[in-house]
Amino acid sequence: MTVPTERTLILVKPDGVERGLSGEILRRIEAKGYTLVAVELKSATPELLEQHYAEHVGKPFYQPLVDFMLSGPVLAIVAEGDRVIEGFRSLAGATDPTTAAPGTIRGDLGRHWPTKVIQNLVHGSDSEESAAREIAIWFPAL
Ligand code: IDP
Ligand code: MG
Repeated sequence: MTVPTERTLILVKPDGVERGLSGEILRRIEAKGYTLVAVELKSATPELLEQHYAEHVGKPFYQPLVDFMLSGPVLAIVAEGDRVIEGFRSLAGATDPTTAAPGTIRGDLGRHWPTKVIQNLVHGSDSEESAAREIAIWFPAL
């Protein structure tokens, strides 16, 4: 019996889209061997972000995070592959781009900016439960 392969929700955040890094980030996902299931440029809304970032509502960086995510379009991606949730988190690197390991998206392409929110180019689901929830938020048709 084949084990169903895993899916994750990836976002190229507004800083990544604005800097023209969407292609480079897609390239890294594909080069790793993951399959692109859906790719769409979207504009977030406060309601959608409240669902997406439910775990962060009420934290000091929540409103700056929402404002940042509304500052421009995001590229929403569903990628598929064995252990892709963990694998993309590994490709993305640590949350803080200054200390994210070289070789990762955040480590190679990100840096600190003097803003209230950490701008770090990408989002990736952190568990199977989050992935299912986030895919339903961004791609209800899937
Ligand atoms: P992750 O994106 O690496 O999973 P989370 O802790 O889930 O990190 O935080 C979500 C996003 O909120 C981060 O990617 C970053 O953009 C922002 N963020 C997280 N922690 C802070 C903080 O302490 N100050 C400002 N922004 C933060
Ligand atoms: Mg997270």
